[in-house]
Amino acid sequence: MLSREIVTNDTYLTKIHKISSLREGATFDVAKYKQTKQSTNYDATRRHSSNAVDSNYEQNLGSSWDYCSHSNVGDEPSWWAVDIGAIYDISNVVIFGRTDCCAEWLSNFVIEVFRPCRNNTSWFDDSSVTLCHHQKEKITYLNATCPEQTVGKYVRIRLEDRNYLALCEVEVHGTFVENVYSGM
Ligand SMILES: [Ca+2]
Repeated sequence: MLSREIVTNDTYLTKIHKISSLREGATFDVAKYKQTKQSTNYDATRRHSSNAVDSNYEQNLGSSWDYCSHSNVGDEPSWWAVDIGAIYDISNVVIFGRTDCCAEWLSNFVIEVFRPCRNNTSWFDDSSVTLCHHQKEKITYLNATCPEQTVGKYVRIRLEDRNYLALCEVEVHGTFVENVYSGM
């Protein structure tokens, strides 16, 4: 009886240790429901940039539902971006693209992280930029690991070719660093 209790307690302690270890190194998706933008809107009433952080992971953009962002082909290469609300040290960015067609559109793109130099109103000007990842091959799912010290407030996914950009869900994983400078 005694030995059984000891085994049970050891197992319990092992579980606690594992949970603590996970928490120490854990990062969280800090993009969910945050403010987003995209270079152009494909549709005036649907497929807005916010669909890529709406917590719905449906990747069939051709369905009757409205769970993916979709840009048009503009004068500049298409991009999508999220303001994660504070300065975070970003570990990885996870992208779920559309699976019903057109995977070739989601290729040759960069994931960039912008850290504002001051309390700017523009997301990308007056910011230092760090390249998290360059993706050459087409993907429908990507978990991109950023280099160490990828720190910032805005995360942008930008095609290098002029094409449509459709994103069904984007996660940005990171740990909080600081709030943005709010002085004049
Ligand atoms: Ca979505």
